Amino acid sequence: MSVKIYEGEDLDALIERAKEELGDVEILYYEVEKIPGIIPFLKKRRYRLFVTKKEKREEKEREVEKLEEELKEVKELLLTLKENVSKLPSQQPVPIPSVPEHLEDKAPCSIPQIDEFTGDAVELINILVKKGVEPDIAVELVKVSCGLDIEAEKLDLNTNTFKEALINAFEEKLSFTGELKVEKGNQRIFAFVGPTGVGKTTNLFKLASKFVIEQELKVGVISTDTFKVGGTQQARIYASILNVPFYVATDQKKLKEIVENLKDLDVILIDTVGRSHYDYFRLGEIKATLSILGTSIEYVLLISCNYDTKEAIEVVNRYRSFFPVDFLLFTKIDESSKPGVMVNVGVKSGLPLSYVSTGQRVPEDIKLLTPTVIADILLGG
Ligand SMILES: Nc1nc2c(ncn2[C@@H]2O[C@H](COP(=O)(O)OP(=O)(O)O)[C@@H](O)[C@H]2O)c(=O)[nH]1
Ligand SMILES: [Mg+2]
Repeated sequence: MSVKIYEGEDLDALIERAKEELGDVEILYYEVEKIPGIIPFLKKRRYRLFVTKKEKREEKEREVEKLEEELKEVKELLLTLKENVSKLPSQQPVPIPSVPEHLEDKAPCSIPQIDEFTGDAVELINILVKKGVEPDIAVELVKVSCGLDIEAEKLDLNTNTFKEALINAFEEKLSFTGELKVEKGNQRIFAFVGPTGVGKTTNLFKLASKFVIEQELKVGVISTDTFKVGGTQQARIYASILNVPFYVATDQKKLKEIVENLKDLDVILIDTVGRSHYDYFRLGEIKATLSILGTSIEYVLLISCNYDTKEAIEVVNRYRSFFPVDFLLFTKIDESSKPGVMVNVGVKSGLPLSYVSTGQRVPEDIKLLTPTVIADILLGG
């Protein structure tokens, strides 16, 4: 089941919007928050509506039939391809892909160090810069896969494709956690930290679902609602939908107690709750609560791809001054035209990259970050 959340001040309008976007929907739950206005007794209401798309049986059957037909076509195509490939002479050169039309830019390049490059290397640097990679980082990345073009006496790519060049560069310049693996009986505890609204709660449950489904692990979720603002409702509903045990810790003592009682679980995911601008002031409070668990916690810092690099680095530095951050998880790549921020932050912070969240749907909108995935994101439309 996939859950989508709508937020706004008019509940009926939210329901209408959900119906328009998803068709027949089932309302799972909604929560109301009263926002104080200028006139004290005239509080505004803000709603958060949780819906899921109702899938009809016939629709599902039609989908299965369509998929079967497509599968048949693909199989036939593969057979023909196999036959054709066997007829080809060996050692066919791999063509260099042309740059997508909309990325072609004849404007002179304003990157200072670019004079030492020629041909495809220049082209690739331009693509990276357009996708938000900082110019000096783009130059360093492209250099990884360059050799000297004797005629031009400049550096050019020595790979067949842009993608290959980027994969080499990311393997050398970035570090990755890979799929988070947990051995049964060897408990790991992850705490999700980051600014309000970045996607901590939703992405925590995406990972919870991955642990349960892909690794068949016993997972529990704890929310540290130290501000007692009732911010745990959303987490509670996800936990019940995904059938994961859920606990709320309001202070250090309670947190320790809960964790001790959960020794049998393979994974504990800790969600931290905050409220807008108070976040930074209250980070110390979250730190104090989590510190009771000592070094057994791994800290995941969430960064939105909507941030520009300067903002993102500020967030990383701020959070690192409170928590020993172990790795990064990026969110909202679907809302960003500058995915290069992931590369900039990865290179500048030296922190390993884990996953990227690709949309609002829980649990499916999450992707493991690898050199190939980042190369695809940067080279894609
Ligand atoms: N478009 C988009 N929305 C996201 C993504 N990740 C989370 N969100 C939405 O961002 C909002 C805040 O997410 P939430 O998990 O509550 O953030 P938290 O305050 O950090 O816990 C919710 O409406 C989520 O559905 C993403 O990758 N893309
Ligand atoms: Mg939250």
